Formats: sequence, C-alpha cells, structure tokens
Amino acid sequence: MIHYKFTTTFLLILAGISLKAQYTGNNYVVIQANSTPEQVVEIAAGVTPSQRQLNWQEMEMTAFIHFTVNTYYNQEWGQGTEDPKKFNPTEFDARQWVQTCREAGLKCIIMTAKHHDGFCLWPSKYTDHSIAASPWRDGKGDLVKDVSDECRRQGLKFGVYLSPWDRHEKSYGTDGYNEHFRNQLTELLTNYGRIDEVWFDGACGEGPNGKKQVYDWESYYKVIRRLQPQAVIAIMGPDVRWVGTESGYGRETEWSVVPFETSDQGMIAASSQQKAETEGFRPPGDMTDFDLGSREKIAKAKTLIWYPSEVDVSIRPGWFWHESENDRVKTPEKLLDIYFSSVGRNSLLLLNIPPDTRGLIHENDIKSLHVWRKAIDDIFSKNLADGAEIRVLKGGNPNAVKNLLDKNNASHWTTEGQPEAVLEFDLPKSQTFDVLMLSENIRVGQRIEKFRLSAFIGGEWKNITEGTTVGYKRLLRFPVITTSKVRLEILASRLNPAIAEFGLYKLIPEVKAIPSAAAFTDSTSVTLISDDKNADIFYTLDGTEPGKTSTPYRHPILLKESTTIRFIGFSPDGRQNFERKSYYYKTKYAITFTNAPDSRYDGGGPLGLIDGVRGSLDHADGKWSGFNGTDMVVTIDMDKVQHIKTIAAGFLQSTKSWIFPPSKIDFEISADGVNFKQVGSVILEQPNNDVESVLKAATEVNAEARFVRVKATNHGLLPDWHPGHGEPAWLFCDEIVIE
Ligand code: FUL
Repeated sequence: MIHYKFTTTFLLILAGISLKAQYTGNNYVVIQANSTPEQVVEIAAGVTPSQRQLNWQEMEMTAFIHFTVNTYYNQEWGQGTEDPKKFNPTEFDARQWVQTCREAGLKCIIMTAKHHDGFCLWPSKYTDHSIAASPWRDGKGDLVKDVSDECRRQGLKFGVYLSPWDRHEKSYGTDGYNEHFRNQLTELLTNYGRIDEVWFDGACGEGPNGKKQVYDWESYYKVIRRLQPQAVIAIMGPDVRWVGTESGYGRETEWSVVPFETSDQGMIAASSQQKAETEGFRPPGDMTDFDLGSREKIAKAKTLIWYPSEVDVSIRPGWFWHESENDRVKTPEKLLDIYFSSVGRNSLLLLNIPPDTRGLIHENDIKSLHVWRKAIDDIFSKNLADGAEIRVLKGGNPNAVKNLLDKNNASHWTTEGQPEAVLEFDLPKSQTFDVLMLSENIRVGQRIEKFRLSAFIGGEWKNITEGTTVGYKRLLRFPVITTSKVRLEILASRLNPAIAEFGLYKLIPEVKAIPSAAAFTDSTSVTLISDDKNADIFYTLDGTEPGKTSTPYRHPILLKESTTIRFIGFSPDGRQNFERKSYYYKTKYAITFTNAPDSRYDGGGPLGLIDGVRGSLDHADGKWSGFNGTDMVVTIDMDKVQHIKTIAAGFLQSTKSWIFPPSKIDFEISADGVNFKQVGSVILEQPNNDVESVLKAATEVNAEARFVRVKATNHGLLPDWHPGHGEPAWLFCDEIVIE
C-alpha cells in the first residue's frame, strides 16, 4: 500500500537534494533513473503548484481580448504592412470592456498588446509601428494603459499577450530581435503596474526579411521573473500549459502533473527550486496528445512538473471581430457547455471577447455573456448537499468530513493512508439534482484516478455517474435524480485522496417544444413544456426574441404556415431557461432514416435535412444532423413523381470536433420506394490535418422519380494523426437539396 507521507522512497530518490526545498511548493521534481513505476506515481502525487500557479488556477475564468489593427482590416493575421492610420476606435471605452468581463465572472483580462502583425497597442519606444502613429487620440493614446488602469479600478487582474512572431519588425530573424523583444517586454512589465499573466503563443513564421527567429526564451523568462515575479508565463512558458485545442473542450482525464523534457537535467537537479522553475525549461512540444499524464505516460519520466491546462476559446468563430460573425456569437448554452468542459475538467477557461471597430464589445456578445453568467449563478448558488451528515464507510478518519462542505478548497478530508474511500452523504431532505462537483486540495497534489457517485433510489443503490481525474475542479452532469442519500466512492488514487469539496447541483430547467420540429401538410399543433411545472413560458411566432412581455403560453399553438417558434421559460425562483427555437415546415415531403441521428444533433427535428435551413460552421447550431460512427441513410418521399434535375447534400468537416466528411455519397432514385437506381456517387477527400468547412456533394439526375435516397458512408475510425485516433468519427449533414 502506498503511504501518505513522503518518507523513505522519496528521500532515496532525491538523495543529495534537500527534501524540504523540493517538497515545499514543489512544482518540479527530477526522477532518478532507477525509480520504479510505483515510486514515480507516488512522487507525481506530491508535485504541487507554485503560489503563482495556485493564484492563477483559482481565478477559474479569465478573458482574452484580441484587438489591434487587424480589427480594421477584417482579418485574423496581419502581414505587418498594415497602415496604422486605419486604427481608430472612436468609441473605445475601457470601462465597458472591463465591466463586461467582470459581470461575466472573468477575473483577469489578457490583451493582445502586439499580435503577429507587430502593431503595438502602446507607444513603444522601440518601433514606430504602433498606436502613436494612429489617428486615435492624435497618436497620444495608450490602450494598454487605459485597460490596465481600468482593470485595477474594477478589481480585475491584467495580463499581456505579446506575440514573439513579428511580421513588421526589421530585426526579426536576427540576434538583435531577441533584444528588441526583451525591450518591449520590459516596457510592458514596467509601465503598467502589476501583471499577472504573460501569454506567449507558439507561432514562429517568417519576418520581413524572410527569416525565422530563434527565440531566446530563457532570456524572456528572466525579464518576467525579475520584473513581475507573480506573473504566470503561459503556453510557451513554464507555468501554464495549452490544453491542445481551441474548441473550448478540455480532456476528461486531465492531469496537472506531466512529464517534461528539459534541456539540461543535471543543471536542474543541482538548481534551487526557484531556478528550476525556468532554467533549463524548454518550451513545450506537442500538447495535443489525448493523454499527457497517465501512469503510463509518467512511468519513464525524467522530470515531473506541475503544468496545469488552460482552455482558450473565442466567443466567436474568429479571434478578432468580424462584422459577418455578429450572428455567430456562441450561445449562452454553448458557453455553459464549454464551462462544464473546461473549468469542470480541471482547466482554466480563457474566453476571448474581441471588441469591434468602434472599440466596444458588441451587444450580441454582451447579451450572450449575461445569460451565460446568470445560468452559472442559477446552477451553482445552492449546494444541495449542504447540511448533509457524512459517514466514512471506507478510508477511516471520521474527522474533518465537515471540510467537504465548507466552501474552502484549501481544507480537505483524507483517508488514513488508503488510496480508496467511500463516503455516504445523508441529505437533510430529499433533493433533485443532476450535477456533481468535486475538488481536490491541489496544495497537496492531484491524486484521484477514478471515482463514482451512486444514489439510494427506490430501495437500492444505483450508479449515477463516474469519472477519472478531479484536480482543481471536476463537474459532471447526469440525468436528473431525486434522493436523500448518495455515496461517493474513490476507486483509485495515486496516494491518499485529499478531497476539498463535494457539491450537488441542479441545472436550470429545460423548456421544450413537442414536437421539436415537424413537417405538415395543412396544420400542426405544438405544445411547450418546462421541466419546472411552475415555470411561465412565453413565445413569439414572428421571429423576434421572446421575453416576459411576449405571448404567455396557455394552450397548444396551432400553426398553418411554416413558422419558427421562439420561446423561453421563467421559474418562480428566478431561474431562467435558455431560449429555444423550433422550426415547423409546411411541405408535402416525408423523410425516413435508416439510422437516426444522435439526439444531441438532430438537425432541429426529422425534417431538418429538408427544411431549407443551412448549417453554419458551428456544429452545435441546431441545424446539423450528426451520426456518431454510423452511416447516414435517408429516404425522401416527394409525395408524387416529379422531374429531378439535381440532388445535393451539405456536409461539415470540423476535425477538432471529430467531424469528418463522409468518404462516399451515393444518390439513388425510385418511383415506388422499393426499387432504387443509383444516379450518382461522390467520393470526398479525407482531411489529413485540421480543417473546418462546409462541403457540398451533388449529382445531376435529369429523370423522373418520387423517392430520393442518399447514402453517406461514415469516415470510420479517426486516423492516426488525430488526437482521438481509433475513436469513431462523426458525420454531419445539414441539408439535402432536390431541384
Ligand atoms: C494563436 C494565434 O495565431 C491566433 O491568432 C490567436 O492569437 C490565438 C490565441 O493564438 O496561436
């Protein structure tokens, strides 16, 4: 059995190095070559965050602000040749930026002081390609100053994104650039008060002279540690790791302790803890692997570091603002899903909110953020496990169980040394919930490898949900249950688990339309219901946003024309549903599926594929029908024999979301719905790197028929280059168009 305290094994492994120096605030441990896998696991369980990493993690959510001359060129990556005169945010209001972020619960703002194009948002002495050459405030403005000052005024932390890649700077690609970069870094870290995060991205392209730069990372780190020792250095730096995607979704199994390659093992071993944090640190390689820190991954590690994950994602498709994306702002529901899949998966969420050409955060983004924040507050304001009596059924140590409900993640309950535990919670009354929250006291390390929640329902214990890692915070959703007794089992742990908090919560109520979509010939009737029976539901039929002043729902709605119903419910306790939209389509066509689409991606209902509504690049926009690992086979009955000129189908490829185009699409027609004839077949090229686009497959027909069948063959298992390799690919279709 593995024991709690680092005694003999640990001392032996670190022979020659002071135990105290390595263990206190130990976020960096060198493993000796002869260590057994068990010893490595035990050491991993004792690696802990540095104070700056802990402060960073506790913020949970922070904001990214992408704003520069790119915003005025409607582009994502500038060339370095942009005219500073175009930069003119006439309505810029730092208060609005900071207030928007603060109200959304984002605790720090990281702004793009310089993006790859080299334009500086502060009047840097070291370049003329800056805000000083812009018409904004006659070249006397300083955006970094305004935003950092305003952050302090409103109680937010402040961080900078300084792109090492600079497509404008002439010295880029020479030794001189490293000095130029340190000079700019020094300006930012001396003139704007306290900085809590410095964000370096990994892009290293060519500069104006066609050369790439060899970055002197270590010298950059030294500047930061000297001038702003509390700041974490993220992504291409030693303190914070990129989760590996920009989708907003972290790994289900997320270890904050990972093996690390360093440039000089010997030097690190000899260094003090402080030094070891940056010296010898080599900027990370591939961080996209499905598994970074499992027992298998750490078994042969030479060094283990506390290197927690940050999930960066934009509220819009692009990092910068584009007018054309004003209606593609992520919905509050999508943002909530991202919250559960980032903060709820032992990561910090870095959410990008790009201001527009006025210099303001757009109304649509603000609205989505407000509703999202309200949903988080509605869900997490009340821990339904509060007041529970907790019994230790396995693990011993009946003391300190109150720490599990004390809302303080620095205190914990742990076993008497065992890696397994069972805790039973007797709730003060029967409760209805669908969310589990767990957190470990990461001050002593991340240890839990497998856990399960079960509930006493109808006289027996039922498994409700289970997971692997916990770390700083783990959130799991499950179908709603009602009970007064639950058990938490820690099934595996690297060392005795130190559980800081336990919580049970109820998601906001759902409001639904029945049917959720339909095709009809003459008329159809739609019922709206909320899973909170006492909720008031309001709706509109004219496409406008529903609210408390819209038509109250009293009885089924009779539709005689193609209509979109928008509806929302409000519970008496102030909780609010997410607004929903349902489409009803008047047609004579009918459609049948051989394999039904996944219920999460049902294209808005059975007629989603022929309702004339096209999908966007957002696979969760409700317009896509998704098939996980299966083919799509659909037959459309057009009511009578008609002349068909062409048949086309739209497919999504979005590899980061595991969505691949079908490998083959067969088009068939039939007069009787029994005997089909193939009229076309399309082969689609399969991606071999990350891509995101909508594809169309079409065939000429020029024949008479009543039935059309489209068979799309799923890509199959994800290929070797993909992080999810070996798992089934998704196939997404938005529309079949028959002309
Ligand atoms: C990337 C950059 O290339 C993007 O433009 C954006 O800044 C993102 C956060 O990092 O590497």
